[in-house]
Amino acid sequence: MKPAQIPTPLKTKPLLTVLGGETLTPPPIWLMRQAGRYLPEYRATRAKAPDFLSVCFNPDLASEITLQPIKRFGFDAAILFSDILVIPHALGRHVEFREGEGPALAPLESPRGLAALSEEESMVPLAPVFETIRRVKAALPADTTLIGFAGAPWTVATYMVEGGSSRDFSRVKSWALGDPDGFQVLIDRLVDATSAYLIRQIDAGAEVLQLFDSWAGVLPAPAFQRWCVAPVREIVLRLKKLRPLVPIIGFPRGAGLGYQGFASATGVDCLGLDSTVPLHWAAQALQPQATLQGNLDPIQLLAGGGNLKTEILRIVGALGRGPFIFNLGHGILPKTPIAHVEDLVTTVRSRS
Ligand code: 1CP
Repeated sequence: MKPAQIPTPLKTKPLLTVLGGETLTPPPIWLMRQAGRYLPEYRATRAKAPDFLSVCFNPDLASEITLQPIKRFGFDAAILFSDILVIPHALGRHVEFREGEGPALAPLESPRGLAALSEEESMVPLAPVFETIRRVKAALPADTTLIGFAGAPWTVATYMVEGGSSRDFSRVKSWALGDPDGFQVLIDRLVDATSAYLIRQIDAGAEVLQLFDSWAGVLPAPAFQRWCVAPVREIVLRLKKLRPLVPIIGFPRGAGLGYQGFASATGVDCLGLDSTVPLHWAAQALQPQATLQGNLDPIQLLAGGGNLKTEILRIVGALGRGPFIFNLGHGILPKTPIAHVEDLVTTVRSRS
């Protein structure tokens, strides 16, 4: 755990330093989905609420959960505890999380299914999230950065149209590829709501934002440009115009060669790499344009063994000579042993 800190200027936060383009040895570290079911203290707090969305909208519980991995591991960043699906909820769609089954939404079939809500009206249900951010910000150690987030429009649309998780994305892809003008209405709505939501997260205290495009990898290249790159570019444009100093991390998971040019096309400051991205290519082709974040395979962290240390050192060796944030290539898995996370943090930090 980190020692208590005296307040320091913002620039001395390691995460903000590397997002500003500098190189740090050792690199800062945090993990996607770091607050969650692999932690016994999360399961205990989670049990105090009737369902998952009530946790997201309860600032007492959500701020406690956000801080849990910071207290246990001393990560360089806390990520707001919430979910990408609070946006469909705010837009008036039915969203629930069934125990052991994942999210269930009322499937959206056309833009006519979207309620006529003003921007202000759609932000009302999200007020508790902003309160969580204010509380976490006040409680964090001085060198720990607070990350806010949202789903990118394409990924949020997949859940809205499919009605939950999907195997083949056939409904949402049929809509996007078969009726692009109709689908654009949904994406534009998500761009508006997401931009408004993220501005409010910044004003409540979020210092960095991450846009999760978890299903960016299921589209043909031209559709990836239209439904992943263009909406993220529009959100980044709006945020940079209004709050230019807040760094943005893009995470177009599974984009493959689509990672090339993504930072310059969208304006994100940092690229979150999934675990399939080859490191030497990333160092040469991507790191000159953006800070990189990633990309240990979450199953390697779960599995542990001698290969865990080898893989950590391979990643730090390849990317640590430029601006870099150590992370996983996707969210931490619920069965991950806590000892493996402790070993990971020790290994990354002892390499200097
Ligand atoms: O009961 C429970 O505890 C539910 C499990 C859970 C948790 C802990 C869900 C349901 N969401 C979350 C929190 C969450 N989700 C965070 C919290 C902050 C942190 O990182 O610690 C974040 C950033 C998310 C983001 C999220 N939600 C994404 C993007 C990242 C990713 O993993 O790809 C996605 C796709 C979701 C949807 C979602 N919410 C929950 C589940 C189980 C899912 C995924 C369903 C699927 O696989 O399709």
